[in-house]
Amino acid sequence: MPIDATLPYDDDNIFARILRGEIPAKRVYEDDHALAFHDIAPQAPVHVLVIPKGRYVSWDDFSATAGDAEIAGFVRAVATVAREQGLVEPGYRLLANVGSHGGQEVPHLHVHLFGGRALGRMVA
Ligand code: D5M
Repeated sequence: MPIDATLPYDDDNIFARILRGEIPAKRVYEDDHALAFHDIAPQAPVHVLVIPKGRYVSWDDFSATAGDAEIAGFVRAVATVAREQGLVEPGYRLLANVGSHGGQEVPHLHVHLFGGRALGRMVA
């Protein structure tokens, strides 16, 4: 069920629980700013979710309220995961769903990283 991305942060959302280690995830990367793990329902041979460690509902919330170091750290972490997954050549796709029209279901910012096959041209 898509969420309202303007709602306050819910500390019991599933990705907050993964961050706290309360539920398992297939983790592939972690640093001070970010955690990355395999999506539970992969849409491509590589489908990893990268999340910031801070409490941000959405990309909108993150861009408006996170500090510059946090934003830079998260962006670099996403790129590092892509590199470590061997996706830079021949390439990959990043996606962040925001709010109900964006189809966002989990109310903790996450960037989808897709790769491992030709993904085609995305039209929306
Ligand atoms: O995408 C939310 C994504 O989160 C969706 O692709 C499934 C994934 N998901 C949901 N629960 C889990 C757990 N427990 N582990 C890994 N992946 C999970 P959205 O952009 O919000 O539509």
